[in-house]
Amino acid sequence: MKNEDPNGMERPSLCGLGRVLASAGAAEPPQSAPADASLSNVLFPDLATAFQPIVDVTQGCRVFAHEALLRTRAGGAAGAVLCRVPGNDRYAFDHACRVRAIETAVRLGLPARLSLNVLPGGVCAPLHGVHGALGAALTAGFPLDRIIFEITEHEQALDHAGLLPTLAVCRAAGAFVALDDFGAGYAGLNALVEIRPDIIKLDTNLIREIDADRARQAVVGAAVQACRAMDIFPIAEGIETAEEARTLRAMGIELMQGFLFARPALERLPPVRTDAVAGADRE
Ligand SMILES: [Ca+2]
Repeated sequence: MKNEDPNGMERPSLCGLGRVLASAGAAEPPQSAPADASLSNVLFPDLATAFQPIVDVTQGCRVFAHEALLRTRAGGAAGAVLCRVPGNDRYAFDHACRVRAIETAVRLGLPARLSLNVLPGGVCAPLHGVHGALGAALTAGFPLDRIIFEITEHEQALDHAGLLPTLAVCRAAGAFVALDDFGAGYAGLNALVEIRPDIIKLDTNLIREIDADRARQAVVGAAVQACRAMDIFPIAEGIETAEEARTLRAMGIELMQGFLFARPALERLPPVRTDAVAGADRE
């Protein structure tokens, strides 16, 4: 990606955050809710933060961002542990995971952006939503203009209009908004036009074997065109083969994520296979 700043937006400095929040109508600067001790003590011994790079194939697979992923200590999916979280604690737990990811990123000296997943219903939560994550980043000393929030709709119908003021504060603080799992289930065109994200992440199911699937090429091609028209940066995720990557590059996609480049690594930044896609620096 040639432009360091998705959307080319001017971002205020960190010291301007208080002013931004005040002008956006936020009464208090963002605060990070302390993670619920009992919750974290029970669950965190089983869980860890993994990081997976998102690379820019036009820049020799330079790391554009790392997505923070929740994993078990054994490296497996965290679903079995997550289902033990009581419903009332889901947003607090989700917040605690982001705080942990931010603190780990600072400890590791994460050099690029940090991409954080947010449960859709918790985006606007006063302490456990994105404001809380911005507060945690300020406390930890992680630059707000290197944070991306990945929001997906899942099965839940998002109140797009209700999200906008919160997302406006995020952007004014310098952070970026990504629409996650685009093209899967409910994460679709409505959210694209209402939320106007800085970034969309094209769902793995659209990417799988796209080199041999004209229907997937047609859908992804249309999404890329829409992104161009709206100054949105597309990221293709779930890339496993060089053929998939070359096809996506030929369609104009520069930012990619997947096992082809690097698998997620627990509590460390994995090396990137910079030779994964020969010739991918050209469209
Ligand atoms: Ca994600």
